[in-house]
Parts: sequence; C-alpha cells; structure tokens
Amino acid sequence: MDTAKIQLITFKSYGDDEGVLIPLESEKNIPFEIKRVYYIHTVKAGAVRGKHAHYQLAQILIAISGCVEVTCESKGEKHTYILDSRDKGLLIEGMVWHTMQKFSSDAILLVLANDFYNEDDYVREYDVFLEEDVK
Ligand code: T46
Repeated sequence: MDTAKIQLITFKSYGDDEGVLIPLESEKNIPFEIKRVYYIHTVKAGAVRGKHAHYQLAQILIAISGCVEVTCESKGEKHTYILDSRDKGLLIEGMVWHTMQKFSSDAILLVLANDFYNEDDYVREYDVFLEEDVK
C-alpha cells in the first residue's frame, strides 16, 4: 500500500570509507516543516505500540538502529512495512491506524512530526477510527 497518506521514502546517503551521512531537511527530503522530534527505544519483546491514528498529524518514522515492523490501515486496506534500514522513512499522514511491533532489542525508532504534541489529535478508539475512515 503506497497511498499519498503512507509512503516509504528512501533518503539519499553520502557514504565513503569513513562512514555514511544522511541529511534530513524540512520541506526538502522531509515533505513538511519539522516541529517535533522524538525517539522510541528499549521496547520490550512482544510489545505493540501505537494502536491509534491522528486526525491531522503527519510523521516520518525511521529505524535509525535495529528493526521495527509498522502496520498501517487506511480505507479498509492494511499493510505491514519492515523498517530495517537507516535510509528509509515511512511517511504516515492523518487518519491512518498504525501499530509498531517486533522491535529488535537494539531498535531506535526516530520520529519527525509536523506539529507539537497534542493529545486531542489522537484517535485512540478503533471504532471511532473506523467511523472516520469511511468519511
Ligand atoms: C505515534 C507513534 C509513531 C509526549 O508527552 N510527547 C510526545 O511528543 C509523544 C509522542 C508522547 N508523549 C507522551 C504521551 C504518553 O504519555 O509519551 C507517552 C507515550 O506515548 P504513546 O503511548 O502515544 O506512544 P506510542 O509509541 O504508542 O506512539 C508514539 C506517538 O505518541 C504517536 O504520535 O504516531 O509513536
């Protein structure tokens, strides 16, 4: 599934014998102004995070270490993405139900968001998401 709301983006890497550098820039290779950055790490085996959608928020998820599975659901379609490469970012826009699971023990999931934290933007009830998803 690769709708306008969910896209796997490959970032340009600059690598040489001394290592690899990947730049991320607002409104350039990141398709929005970055207002917030957070990261998730030390996730216990078997934990499932997320389990919500956002009304408006757009985010890009990047596994900067290890591996994470992300399942996205929108308009009755569901797809699971494996984030296991530092040059891949998963863009998730509003009204996409998403879960993150199967974090490897070394996983660090970096998230870039286009707005500040706002609990009112969360859709945490799956039934409410399904009602909004058909609109
Ligand atoms: C999302 C996925 C990918 C804050 O205080 N500020 C923040 O910026 C965030 C993101 C969270 N929090 C607090 C709210 C909760 O008390 O941190 C706690 C854990 O948040 P939550 O249970 O929502 O975490 P996840 O991993 O389920 O979801 C997070 C983001 O919240 C969410 O926007 O899309 O990562």
